[in-house]
Amino acid sequence: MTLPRFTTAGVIFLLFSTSSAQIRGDNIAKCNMNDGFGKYCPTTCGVADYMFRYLPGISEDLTLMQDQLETIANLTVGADEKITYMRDSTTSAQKSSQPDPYYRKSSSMLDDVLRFEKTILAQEQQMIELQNLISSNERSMGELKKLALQLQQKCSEPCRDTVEIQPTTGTDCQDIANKGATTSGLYYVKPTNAQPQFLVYCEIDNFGRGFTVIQRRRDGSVDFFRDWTQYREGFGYLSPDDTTEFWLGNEKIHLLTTSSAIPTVLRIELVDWEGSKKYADYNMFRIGSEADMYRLTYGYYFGGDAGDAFDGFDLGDDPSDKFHTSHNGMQFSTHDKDNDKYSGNCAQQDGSGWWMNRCHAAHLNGKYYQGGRYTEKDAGEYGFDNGITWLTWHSRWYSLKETTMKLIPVSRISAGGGQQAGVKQFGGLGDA
Ligand SMILES: [Ca+2]
Repeated sequence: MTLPRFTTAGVIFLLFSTSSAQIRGDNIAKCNMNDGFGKYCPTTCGVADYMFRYLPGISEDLTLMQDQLETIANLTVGADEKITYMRDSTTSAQKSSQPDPYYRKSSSMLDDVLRFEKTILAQEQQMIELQNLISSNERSMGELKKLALQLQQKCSEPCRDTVEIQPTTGTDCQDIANKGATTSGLYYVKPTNAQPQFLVYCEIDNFGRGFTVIQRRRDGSVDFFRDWTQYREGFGYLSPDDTTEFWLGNEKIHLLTTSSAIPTVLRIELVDWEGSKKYADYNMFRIGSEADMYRLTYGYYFGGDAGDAFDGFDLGDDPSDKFHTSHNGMQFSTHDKDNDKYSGNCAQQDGSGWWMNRCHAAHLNGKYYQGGRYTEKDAGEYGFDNGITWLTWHSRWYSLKETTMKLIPVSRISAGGGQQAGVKQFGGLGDA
């Protein structure tokens, strides 16, 4: 009986190949995108998703095995009946007749019966083995089902159960700080024209200033080469302790910067690989709607020690470089939506989404280079300086280590006073 053995091997092979073919289960589509930003939900959903895709395959294989076992069992029953019949007829033949020829015939029949019985025994042994395999598979199935159920339950709970989210809510982080919140962390905000609320990381300092963080780079763990939709919705991970990288999302940044009558300041904080920190502030910072391709506008450079890279930079080749690398008034571009002023595609060649001109003097969504220094060769097929750059501080081919982009109403920016109590010792306007 090779058939069942072969089939068993086939089933085992099927199980194996099913699992290895679907090793990745990430699917954040089922998570609420607004909450799904939490660091745990996508993973949990992903695993649950994977389990659910995996289970039907196993069930099918098991059904197949059971069908085959039934077939074997039927064959065995038939054989049993045949043996009984042969044994009976042999016995009666022995009893009823003595002549030699008949007896010899009976003997040879008995031999046949013995061989037949041996075959049946072997078949039964195989059946027992198969049944054991089935029971052990069923046990694993049961465990998997239990685990899948647990994961499903966990996933259907709001993500706030696994990430610590502060209870205070407001129109932005300053509003939350005004309501008495003193801890930096994750909060829900709802700008006046926003529907529904969404999660943000609020940096609240000792002066009661609440910064709404819209971008964070710190270790290169998140890939910033994303398409239009991902930049619109946001990507990366929000964490309650500021340990992760993310882009909050153009739509949310648009809502945050256009909801209030009080002008918004964009504060940019930069850290290089030598540990130096610098900042730049832009007042009346606004991001337009998607219809206007999330256009960046600001009133004026409000100060800082990093220099005004948003105003462009003269690279030395041509004075017009400054004009062509400035950012005020630029629409947002991604590799799949080219809104730049260049005949080529800046976002494609520089591997990011950004308010590209032709192309940039400031580029905080650029490629992450460990150690900072890189060459034209590192920059890939296009060979452009695609790192995290702020050219009024560090020249080309130097990629910064950390960046933060955060918003605060202009009325609160200088409330900090001296340097001593800033959360991260960053300078502010009031620090000068
Ligand atoms: Ca172009």
